[in-house]
Amino acid sequence: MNHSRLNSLDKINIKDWNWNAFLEIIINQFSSLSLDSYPIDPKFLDNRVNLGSDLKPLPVQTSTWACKAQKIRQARVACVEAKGIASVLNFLIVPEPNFELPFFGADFVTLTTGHLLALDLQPALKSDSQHTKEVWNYLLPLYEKWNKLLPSGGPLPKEAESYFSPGLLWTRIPLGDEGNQLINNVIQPAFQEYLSLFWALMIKARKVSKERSLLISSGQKNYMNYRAYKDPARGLLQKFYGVEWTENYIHKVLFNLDI
Ligand code: DBV
Repeated sequence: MNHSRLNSLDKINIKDWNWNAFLEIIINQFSSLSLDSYPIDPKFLDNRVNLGSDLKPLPVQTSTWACKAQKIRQARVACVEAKGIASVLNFLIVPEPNFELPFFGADFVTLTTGHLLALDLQPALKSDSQHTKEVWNYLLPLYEKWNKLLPSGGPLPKEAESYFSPGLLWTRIPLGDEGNQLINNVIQPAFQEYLSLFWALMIKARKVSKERSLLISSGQKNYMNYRAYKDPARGLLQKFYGVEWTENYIHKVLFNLDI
């Protein structure tokens, strides 16, 4: 196990990683803000192990980029690369709860069976139109534009539905050229447009009342608890790094609102 990065804003290097172009879009977007690093133990900033032998190495790397900013409680990107097994970019922006803002969530996963992609401005309070109406007015036209170009992702886990908006882009794409075309020509511009929409909403967001921010904060906690409890990557990460590291990574870094 060796650690190279000591600060959550340090550059991430993962050679030939599927999702490098998306990480670049994220870093570029955040470069417009004054960022603070996010306090993360170095063992979660970078974790590299070799699951193979010296003769037949199987390098596995997980790196975490994270920051906080004026209206952003936490933004973090989990980057996982295990050649021939899985390649993941899991990105989440958690706004400060004293602003009426959704989460920004992207889960881009390549497995041996294909690509699985979820992209959404996820509500902290799905059944509260004060929280959703304006966002969905802007989001649904983008959804209509891109969703028709993508194969369906199939049924979602029932209990996850309340954490997604009607603008969720959810797709399963085959490996190979056709799939790469869809990622480059549909997912990438859609990602940029969803992120730009989140940015525009964030820039114009005004502080809400204390009472309102308590409600939003409870919605955020509910979402983060669900994600930590039901993280679909748990099995994979435990295989790579063991139970203890994985549980700490999920509860103390990826889905942690206590800091
Ligand atoms: N998903 C994560 C984190 C990951 C990650 C932090 C670091 O939340 C990876 C890695 N997601 C990941 C992997 C798989 C999925 C699946 C490896 C494949 C698991 C497998 O098939 O072996 C969106 N991610 C999924 C699925 C969905 C999402 C719906 C498929 C269903 C599933 O396997 O559960 N984003 C994800 C999600 C929510 C969300 C479940 C819930 C609110 O916001």
